[in-house]
Amino acid sequence: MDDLIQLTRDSDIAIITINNPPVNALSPAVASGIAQAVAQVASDAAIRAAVLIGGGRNFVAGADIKEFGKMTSGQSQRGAGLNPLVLQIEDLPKPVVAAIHGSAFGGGLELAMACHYRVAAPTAQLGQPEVKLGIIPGAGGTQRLPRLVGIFKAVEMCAEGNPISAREAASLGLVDRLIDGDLLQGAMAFAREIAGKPAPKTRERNEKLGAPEQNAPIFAAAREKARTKQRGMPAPLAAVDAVEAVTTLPFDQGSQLEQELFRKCLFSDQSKALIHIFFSEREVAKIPDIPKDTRTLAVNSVAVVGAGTMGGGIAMVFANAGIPVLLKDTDQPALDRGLATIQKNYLSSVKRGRFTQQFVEERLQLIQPTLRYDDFAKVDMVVEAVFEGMAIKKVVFEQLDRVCKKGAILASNTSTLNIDEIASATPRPESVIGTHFFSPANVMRLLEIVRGKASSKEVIATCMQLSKKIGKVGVLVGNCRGFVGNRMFHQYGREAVFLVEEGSTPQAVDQALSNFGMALGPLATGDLAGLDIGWRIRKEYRHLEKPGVRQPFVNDRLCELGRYGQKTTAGWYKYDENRRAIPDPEVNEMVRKWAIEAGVPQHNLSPEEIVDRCIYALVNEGAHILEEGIALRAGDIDIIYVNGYGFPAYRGGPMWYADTVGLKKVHERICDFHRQYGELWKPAPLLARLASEGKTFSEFTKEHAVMA
Ligand code: T1G
Repeated sequence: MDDLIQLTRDSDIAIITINNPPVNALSPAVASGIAQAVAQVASDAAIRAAVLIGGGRNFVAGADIKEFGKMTSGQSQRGAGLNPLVLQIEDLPKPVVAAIHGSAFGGGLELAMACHYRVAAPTAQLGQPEVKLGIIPGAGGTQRLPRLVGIFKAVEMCAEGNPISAREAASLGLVDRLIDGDLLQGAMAFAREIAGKPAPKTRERNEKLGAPEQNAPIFAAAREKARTKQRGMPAPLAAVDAVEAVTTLPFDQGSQLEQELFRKCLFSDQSKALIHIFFSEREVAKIPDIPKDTRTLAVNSVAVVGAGTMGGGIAMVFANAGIPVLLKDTDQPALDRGLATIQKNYLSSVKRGRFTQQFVEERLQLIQPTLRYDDFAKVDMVVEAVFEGMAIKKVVFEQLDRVCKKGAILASNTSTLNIDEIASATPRPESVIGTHFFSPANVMRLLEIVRGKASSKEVIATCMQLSKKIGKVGVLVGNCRGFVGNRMFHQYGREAVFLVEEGSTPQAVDQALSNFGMALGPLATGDLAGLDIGWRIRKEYRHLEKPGVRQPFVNDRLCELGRYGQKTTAGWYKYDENRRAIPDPEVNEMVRKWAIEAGVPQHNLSPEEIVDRCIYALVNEGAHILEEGIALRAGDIDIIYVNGYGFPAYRGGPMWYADTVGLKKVHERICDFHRQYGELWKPAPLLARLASEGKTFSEFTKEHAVMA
């Protein structure tokens, strides 16, 4: 037995401990180690029962996802995977008890379900999250889970991939006993109680499978839900098919079907993209020049300047993480409006069952309003979220420097402005950083952390660590106009308006991007955010526009008519009382007239061209950003777009998508656009180089992960 698996004994009870930190992933070596231990248990007559437990903070987080890449690239053969081990445990004539703490996910839960009994710490989580990786359970999960929790719950867990608590698992019969206190002792006591008794095989339990007429509506509803909530993803539908097989096929054939569906999903582009997102989301936390042991600052109290939409949402984020927040605005009415919005948002969270009333009351206690900067004297961090103008932000930072203690972090929620210039309003630029939240801040997972040229490593390390604590995915980006997300989105939005000027309609552009998988089309997104915001920024930067370079203009014309989008019930679309978008023929007529008057050539635009122009505008700007070191990795850009801009995760983000299409093809298409539409489509040098070298953005990242 090697370090990965330990086999110990306590008189007639064997304990098999899995030690593969950090999460006990089931690599081939771990699986064969467990198999050897089980074989020893089988052959040792003195042993009457066994306990299978995980070392460290988890039971087992599933199969080793790193192995999948090797399989789909043919580097390693999967063969039957974990199934021989699962059957070996299930067929052991001596009962095996799985002792679960932390996570029992994917192959980890499948292993536990092959055991004859399961006990768990009340804080444990159990789940089949495989669909989030674009696959389905592949070690019998779709065939054993329904036998333990029933069809309805099994379909939900396998098709949606969300974990359940140990308490819920116990109420469903998936867990046989909850163990408070020492889990191993509790599991061994349980093993002693069942030692010598027959070892019930999960695959032979049919009492919870229900009748066909009961199950048919469950499968139909699950398929409908998968088609709407997981639009464009085949894995959730495959998971429903696999669970359904439990009601129509004997176990072996059901397992066979599961295998086929699993392999089909595993070798799909979607799965590769989602696995890229899984690892990229963990990679963003690693900053090459800021080692893991960099000192971090305590953040136990925060102040937020500005109680508007963003400020209020940011205050909720910190309160939800249990951090007391001072919320300041310029006058009482503004403060009252901000607090009222916060209360309204919390109320709807309770209505939707996201929070309990008690949780909300505790959170509201943590948010203290104030009109005085002087109250900030003791806070550890301030987030400024005032109007997006340089002058007012500098005034705020002068005030913060006057009142805040030494070492307090001074952060700005600016979405476009120069962090170094904001920092120049204080004598302590090393404490200044950008923390760009996305609206609604209490919902959106993304946090762009903007590194100023003087931001200290402690301040950066603290904000990266804090982002996880406040439930955000923190991505470190360099300081430039619009940072990463908005800088790319500006090009994407530009093309969307050009397409409307050249003959398409808002609904055709949005439909094409929505069919591509974007959560919302670019023009509807503009209406949601407010067209006046972009209009104000364009006016602020008009002086930077290159003469002779085409600029979109019909969006300005709409704003001149007061059509700011949802907030004025008219923008690119009209909006009814439920804020539902209604195509507006008047907009099409006005735009057509303005465009023809401006001499914009009109032509038919296919959905393919619409998608290519918008998505490749993202990719081309992303290539500039990567080459300038404003983003550390191509994967960081992908994480920003998947978590902040509704880019479909199953396409892996814009940079991964371009790699999937092939940079040579992407470059050729952009060269076409350059010839047709001019300067704005000049291919990024990095893209041109990688395309000529037959390389990918991922390969470039592996070779060059440094920040400007
Ligand atoms: N395989 C390989 N590496 C993994 C891993 C896994 N299953 N899970 C985590 N890691 C790495 C991760 O990349 C990171 O590495 C480190 O562990 C800590 O992770 C047959 C086919 C368990 C809730 O989808 O959800 O089983 O960055 O930062 O926040 O049917 O990890 O430090 O180098 O996320 O405490 C199904 C995936 C697999 C669960 C812990 N299982 N993992 O969260 O730590 S498919 C999953 C998680 C499968 C079977 C099928 C979370 C966690 P690094 P972390 P955490």
